[in-house]
Amino acid sequence: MDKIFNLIKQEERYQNSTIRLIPSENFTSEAVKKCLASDLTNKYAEGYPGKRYYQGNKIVDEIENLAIERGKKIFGVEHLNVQPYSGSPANSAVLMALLEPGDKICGMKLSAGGHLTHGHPKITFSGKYFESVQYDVNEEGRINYEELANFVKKEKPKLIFAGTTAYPWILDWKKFGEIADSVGAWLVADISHIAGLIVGEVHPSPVDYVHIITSTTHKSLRGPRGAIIGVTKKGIEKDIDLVKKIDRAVFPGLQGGPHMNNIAAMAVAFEEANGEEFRKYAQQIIVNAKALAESLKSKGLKVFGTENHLMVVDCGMGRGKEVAIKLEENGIIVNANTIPHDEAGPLKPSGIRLGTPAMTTKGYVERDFEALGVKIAELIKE
Ligand code: DSN
Repeated sequence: MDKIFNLIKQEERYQNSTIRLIPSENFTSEAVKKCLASDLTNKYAEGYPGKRYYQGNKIVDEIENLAIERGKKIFGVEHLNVQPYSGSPANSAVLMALLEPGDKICGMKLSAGGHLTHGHPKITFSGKYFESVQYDVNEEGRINYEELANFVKKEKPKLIFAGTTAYPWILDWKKFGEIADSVGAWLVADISHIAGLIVGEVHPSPVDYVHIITSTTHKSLRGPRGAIIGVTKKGIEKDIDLVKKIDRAVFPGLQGGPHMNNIAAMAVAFEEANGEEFRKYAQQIIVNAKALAESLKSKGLKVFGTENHLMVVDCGMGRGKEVAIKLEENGIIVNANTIPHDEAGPLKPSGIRLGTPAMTTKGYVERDFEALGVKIAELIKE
């Protein structure tokens, strides 16, 4: 047997015998994995259902239509594109659809908990081909919406990203909406981290306040790697051609053939996320995150958060990576992360980022996270 299968077995055992606290990771269902490893990976289907550039797509069309229908229902959007290969291509497609190179965009700084594709300067597509202005968080790690409103009025960006990767607080979509509307900017909610929380009704939905939603489908939503772009009613009211612009930017603008095995897996994950069982899962993610944060705080650690699935823990100046390695040696998998206003800088961050979606899937409850907090605190202090 190819050596690769042995390595996959090893990785499976490793994932299942360690404590996984990276907030963007999760464990998908067997049904999702079955789709990913199916013959759908053999098929080319450039185009959209009913308008393909290759023959033989009758069944594939049904699959994509089902994914769209189910996704529209759980996200509450008017239109859904399920073809983006992942979150970064989804955000790139939105920029391509709505802006010209050099236009001004606004997003949260990476060091504050934003994402590379939200205008991180110089080295990224979004920061290199667009003029990027970025907002920070306060000492507590929260967005100051009043300051953001003034910043946006001064800078007048054409597009604003409201989305995060290491932000432990609830996002105020209404305020974001008012801020974007004050300058007529496009507002894109990148809900990649919190999609499962929104669908599970433990975080407010942005759907009434933004023009576009982008999201990965793994993370808290627990589906396959992949992404969606949703267009809201407000988006269509702003531009009647928005749907066409988004779809064209994804294909043929940025991508070729969609990965139909992923799209089928998304359809399955959307159905799994639609209902009481998933709502209970989302509620448990939040309860568990609070239990972990309180446990760490009770041991004297400074914790940023939490109102959602994640938190950032201050490990002391520049100690994030060293602590992440020590935790890995003890079977706890996390990632080093900057803390708000990290004086040590992004290459030697002072914190670690912890999240509860994956271990909640594995059945962990509050007492497990309380005990885990005690263990992590001991390892941080050693
Ligand atoms: N890499 C993801 C995360 O870990 O948050 C964001 O894309």
